[in-house]
Amino acid sequence: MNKIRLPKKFSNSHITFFAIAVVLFWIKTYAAYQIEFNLGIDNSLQKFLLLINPLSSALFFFGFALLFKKRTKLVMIITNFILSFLLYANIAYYRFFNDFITVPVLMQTKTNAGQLGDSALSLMSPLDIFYFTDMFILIALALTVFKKVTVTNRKSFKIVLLFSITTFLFNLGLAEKDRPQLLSRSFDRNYLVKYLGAYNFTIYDVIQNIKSSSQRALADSSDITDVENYRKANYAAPNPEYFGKAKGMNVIYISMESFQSFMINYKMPNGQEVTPFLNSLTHDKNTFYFENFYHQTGQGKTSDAEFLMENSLYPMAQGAVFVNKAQNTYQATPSILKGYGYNSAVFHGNYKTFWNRNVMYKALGYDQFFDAEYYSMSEENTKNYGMKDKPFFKESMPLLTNLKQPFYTKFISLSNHFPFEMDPQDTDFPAGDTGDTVVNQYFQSAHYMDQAFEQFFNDLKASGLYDNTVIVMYGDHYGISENHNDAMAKVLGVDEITPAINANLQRVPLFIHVPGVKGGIQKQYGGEVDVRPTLLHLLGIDTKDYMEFGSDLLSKDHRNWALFRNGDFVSPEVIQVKDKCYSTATGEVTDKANACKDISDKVNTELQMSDEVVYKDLLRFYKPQGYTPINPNDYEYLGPKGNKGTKTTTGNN
Ligand code: GP9
Ligand code: MN
Repeated sequence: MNKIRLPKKFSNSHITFFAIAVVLFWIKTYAAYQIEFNLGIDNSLQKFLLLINPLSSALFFFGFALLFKKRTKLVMIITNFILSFLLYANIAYYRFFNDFITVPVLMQTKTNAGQLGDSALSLMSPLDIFYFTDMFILIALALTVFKKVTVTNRKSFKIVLLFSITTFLFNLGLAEKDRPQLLSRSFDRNYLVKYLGAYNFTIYDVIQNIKSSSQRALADSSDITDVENYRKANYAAPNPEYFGKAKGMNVIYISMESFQSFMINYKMPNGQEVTPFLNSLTHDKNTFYFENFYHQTGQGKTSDAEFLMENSLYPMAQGAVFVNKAQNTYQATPSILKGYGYNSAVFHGNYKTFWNRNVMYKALGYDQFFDAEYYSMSEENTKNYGMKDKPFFKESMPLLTNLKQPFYTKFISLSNHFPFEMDPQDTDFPAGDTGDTVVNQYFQSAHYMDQAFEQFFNDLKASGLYDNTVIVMYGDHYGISENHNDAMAKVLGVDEITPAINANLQRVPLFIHVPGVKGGIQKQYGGEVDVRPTLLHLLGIDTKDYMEFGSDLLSKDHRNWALFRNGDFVSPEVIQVKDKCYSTATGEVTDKANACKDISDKVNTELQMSDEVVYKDLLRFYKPQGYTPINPNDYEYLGPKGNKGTKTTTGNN
């Protein structure tokens, strides 16, 4: 390094050091955009914006270092480290979640700390050091060629700052031209990063979060009126054929980890079915199988699915509602059923703090929470986040049969979780042959999960519970992200995964087993938000007074579409992805833009209404008829040694 010599007039200036820092950082960030993120660039303006957006950030942040008279180079290196770290954190996060880090996500990381284990490591590679090379180059230059440089010039700072602000405004102006209301209508983080860059996105996100906490403080009881009117206008009345058909029965929910519908009836090249048990349920006489059912989760993944299913509200656009809004008032299914004499419990082979569950379940009104502490978490029984599904369901049986009936329970499975790796002794099922390890392993872990469900069903039958229990099984969210599209094209036997195919890959299975009721394959479109009214109506509880956004899947008035948290949607006729309208039948862009516009308006209003409720905590101002509010402080989950369940009884029989 000592051998590098710059002509004196260059090396003698902080501006040269600054310019090197900016250029290296610009190149690196642009390379990261190209290599790591799939931002959906579809015109040359967007290409241009992607190219210039790291520049405005680099000028701005490094420009601040010029304010420092003495340790200018050091400040620039520290700035580089902070920004590089932010970029790399986003890269690792994106590899798994296909999304960017937000402030609430950082708060989740604190909640979930130490438990990310295998998943986090599998997202990193030694080559990632590339994302810090500019910092090392700057350190080397600072210690050699620029060692003696001490002069700084305040004037240069002002010019640079002015230049960076101009670049940013130019950037924003062009972005707004291509995408009006970019900052106000930000359902999709990809858009913000694509137009304004990863660093500006973070600043935007911080401001958004400050805004969100003040929203609650500023809301008052009059804010609920609009939502109430919207809700009344969109209520789908129960179908008399099914209303109350499961009255008084027990309820078991099963969250099927990362399980997507394309696996149903899928056969390996040797003819073996991946999920023979679930396949058999699709034509079980007492089971409804919804084949056009979609997940609607955001960054909160499993916990978002839980939130949707039990509150019939949408999760947050950013972050997990379980983590960020656990202090809100809710009127969730366990608390409603308490008024009908039900006892409620969750079973999950992971520790209770994950996704802030131990706090949120109190707000939902769960009497008991059987978490990892109740299971034998031996080396042999656990993988990745916790209990493997087979020992999990086995060990849950005595806990379940001991519950007072009628019960309302939820089982959250875990084995079929990214990166879908199995211990060799747990599988003899063939891996896929797609050239993509994650996708290949998905078949094996899904097969294992299917066997675990069969074992659980057999145990339920043997215990006598099966004939008096409604069983709702749902895939919580996708397991295979868009990063694996090449392999998925092979799995589905198509040339490429088009936007319409990708939207349909968000299908997750929904099964509802109702003893004594004739089921069958259901074609209507719906999503996780629709399950609560469907279930409550089966139990004979009319939902018209509840502030919820779902529509009973079995109602004759059921609306026939499902929205995604980013504002896209699917319906039998049209699919909308990123403002483009596709025909559901052909998957091609369609000229039926009016059909899209019609549903799109409804989708936007619905998300906006639900966000009002969640962000402003509006349920604190609303009491459904006949509902007795619960107090989260009445609940405590003390673990197997001290758990007495609910501290006091708040039921209203
Ligand atoms: C962890 C489990 C998995 O307890 O719910 O979480 P996910 O990563 O799928 O949200
Ligand atoms: Mn999950």
